[in-house]
Amino acid sequence: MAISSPLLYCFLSLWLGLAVHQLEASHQVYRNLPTYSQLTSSHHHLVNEPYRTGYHFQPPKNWINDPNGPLIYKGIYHFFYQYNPLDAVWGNIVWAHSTSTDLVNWTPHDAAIYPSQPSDINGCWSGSATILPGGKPVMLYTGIDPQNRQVQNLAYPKNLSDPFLREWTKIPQNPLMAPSQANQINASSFRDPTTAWLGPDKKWRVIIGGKTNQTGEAILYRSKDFLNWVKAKQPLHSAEKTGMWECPDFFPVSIHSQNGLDTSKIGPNVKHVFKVSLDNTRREYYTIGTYNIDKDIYIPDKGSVESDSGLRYDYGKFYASKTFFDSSKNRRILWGWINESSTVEDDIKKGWSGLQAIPRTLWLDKSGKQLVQWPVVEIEKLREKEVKLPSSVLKGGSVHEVLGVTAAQADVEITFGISDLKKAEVLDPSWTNPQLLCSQKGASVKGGLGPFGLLVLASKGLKEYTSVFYRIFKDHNKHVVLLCSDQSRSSLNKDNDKTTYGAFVNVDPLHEKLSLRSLIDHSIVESFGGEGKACITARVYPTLAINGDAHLYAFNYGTEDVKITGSACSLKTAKIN
Ligand code: DQQ
Repeated sequence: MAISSPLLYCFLSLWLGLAVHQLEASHQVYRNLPTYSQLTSSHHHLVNEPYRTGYHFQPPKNWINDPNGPLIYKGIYHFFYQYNPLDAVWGNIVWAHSTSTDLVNWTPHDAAIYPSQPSDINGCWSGSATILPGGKPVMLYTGIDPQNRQVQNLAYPKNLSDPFLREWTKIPQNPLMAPSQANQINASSFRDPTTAWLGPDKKWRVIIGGKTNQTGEAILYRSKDFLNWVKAKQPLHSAEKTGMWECPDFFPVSIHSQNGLDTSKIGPNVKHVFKVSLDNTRREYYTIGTYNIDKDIYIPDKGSVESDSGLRYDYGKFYASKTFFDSSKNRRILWGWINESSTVEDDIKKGWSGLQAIPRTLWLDKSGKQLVQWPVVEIEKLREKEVKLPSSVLKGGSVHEVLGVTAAQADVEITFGISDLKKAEVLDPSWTNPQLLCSQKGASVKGGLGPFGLLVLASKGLKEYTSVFYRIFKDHNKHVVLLCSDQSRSSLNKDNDKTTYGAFVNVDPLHEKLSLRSLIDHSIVESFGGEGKACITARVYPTLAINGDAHLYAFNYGTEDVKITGSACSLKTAKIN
């Protein structure tokens, strides 16, 4: 609802201002939690807010970070997230809550979990949902206790007949897991419980992120009743020199099908995925491997790289991600937090910070060596005004405008056909870091095969644009495909972080089609290369290419011609809280 009464706005900002003072005086402890509607009713969509999104999840204002406890219950999707009800910077963290029937349109509810017990009085940090037998959801989450120790708590829905699960109750036994001298857990490195899974011995297992010195650890606990948890002697997994493991995720994937699996599924047709978010670098990585249930350890496949130079869900901005099993459609869905690339000062000025990526379905690639991700199919409901790009040749050195779509809010998919791969540049053996390679060979650096791709959020005359493009290299008998997202020209504002991102995409351009899909939404560009084999998300803040002044182009700055076909759709605005 858009309220435009300046008086009401003044009143609420005054009231919030006062609350901030009280808060500082009380050591960031947040009491007397106002309702969500009280907190957000002062919002009115200003014309002068070019960076707010049309279909990416965000609350009307303030700071958001990690996705928490996603689940489906009685046909309704629940999404919780780390939220600061008072400010556009991190702090006073509660679990905000929204629900949806389609993962696209969202209705806000009051905060679900907020400081109210000693075991979480200094903050309610990240956690996950587990669906207990009989379909009952419970949350395990990290609380910050009066000594600022990180402990694990349990909350459950007060009323299971409410499909919106609006009220959550904390059990008096909290915390269920806490650091101590005996268990040698570091009280400031013990957080973010995963969804629990049930072993064949009828015991529940959960992992919690931790570290010992610079060794990242997935601390394992077991329980018969979900209340009494016993720490296992060894972690489920650990890796040296990776630092603190935040938001671990551990789940099975099917070897033969794209269907998702319940988190407790084990068996011969199943591999496991292990993901962590590295506090040291603010990047994530995952490996694919085997869960040895007898030893209760996870073993990454041979050749796995245990650092953020290994496999990543997303090679741009994407952090603290979490999956859940959608039992209604048999798929596993990934949520991820997309931070800003603007300065804190700008975030405070605009009054908000942080987005969620469009939820992605994910599955194991046919090769068994990586995951594939694709935006949930429901997002296609927002498509309107599809513009077909008839098969045409994009000559070397040319730019072609895609007309007829709202370029600031669009879904574009283009396939590139290369008839002659002979002109591919030879890959230097030292070019092993795709991000570095993309920043050295940005969109304006001519090559043989490439750069070709899209110029998105581009101003007329190309003073501003974000380029998402491919380059193809020759490496002995094979070809290497590089996908880049180059933000260096994305905004005339010099203060933004404009890091160039890059990823190698495991496709063979000789035998497979080479496609690129980008979801463009005012200040975010999510790109999917190789039909979801490599994803790159960027945040950009154009000053000219905003709303109706944004344009979309296909380009080819290589010497060789490239055939293109595809389509672009305007996307309608979703109901985002
Ligand atoms: N964010 C939460 C922590 C988590 C971190 C606090 C990751 O639980 O480790 O807001 O972004």
